[in-house]
Amino acid sequence: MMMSDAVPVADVFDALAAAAPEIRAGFAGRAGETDDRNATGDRQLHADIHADDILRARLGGLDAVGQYASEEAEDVSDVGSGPLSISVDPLDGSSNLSANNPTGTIVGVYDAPLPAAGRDLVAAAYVLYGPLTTMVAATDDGATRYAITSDGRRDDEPAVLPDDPTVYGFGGRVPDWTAAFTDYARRVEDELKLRYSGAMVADVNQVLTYGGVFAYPGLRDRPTGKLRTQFEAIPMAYIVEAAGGASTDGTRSLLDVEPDTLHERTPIYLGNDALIDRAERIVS
Ligand code: AHM
Ligand code: MG
Repeated sequence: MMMSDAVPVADVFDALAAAAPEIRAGFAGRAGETDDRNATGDRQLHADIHADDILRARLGGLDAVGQYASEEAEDVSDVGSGPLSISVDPLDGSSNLSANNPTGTIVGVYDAPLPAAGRDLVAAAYVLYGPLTTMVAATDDGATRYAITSDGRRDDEPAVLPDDPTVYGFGGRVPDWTAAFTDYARRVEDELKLRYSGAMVADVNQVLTYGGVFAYPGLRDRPTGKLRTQFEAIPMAYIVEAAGGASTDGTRSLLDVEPDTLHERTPIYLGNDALIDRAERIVS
């Protein structure tokens, strides 16, 4: 039996799909900052807290879940005695709300205590709050895209990375990039079309739709880059690999990275095999 059949990950996907319209309905009036900062020092928005509260209640409350960890909280919470651990970036790219640009939610489901490696994942999913609310959910059996309607109905289709890449999106400021990454970027720019939203979920969703590569590289003064290993890199790598793509931190699949701490960061590259191979050759 596959791992995804042995553990009740469908309950997690159902709870996330139920949470999504509620999170989205809470955006209005919550784009402003609170007085608080999260564990990695980002100023928290009211919308970050609202999304975390909803997800903590809905996902942390499932019988199958024993641990819940959020990008918005310092420590792992023990929430029950179930076998699954959940990592959540409640509102990825939440600063986009001020400009009415997309944001997302990222969820990892592990059969091991947190912090946990990508190889401990049994499922992962993201929700994209764009013009439509969509969810891409992955298990070891593959990835599925769902359109989530306000009445909770879900239409599904397989999520498969197209063979021919079309788009790219790279984070950070060009002067902060390393010489090696700049070399990689120049080659990719010659071949593909720039699409960058400032929300990784939206940018990776475009890569899954059109083919291509998303990267947030290590920077000159911050070699691990910006994005968080547990909450962002590992779950998104699992989804892209389940959809037929590849991932790397520059030298190895992000699924082989074993975080020592909950809030550490990593360079991240996600997309078509050939573009990830090229990144490993040029930036490692
Ligand atoms: P957040 O989870 O704190 O909102 O930050 C993560 C976001 C990613 O969604 C996105 O890829 C990145 O930050 C954008 O950063 P930058 O503005 O430096 O390109
Ligand atoms: Mg994020």
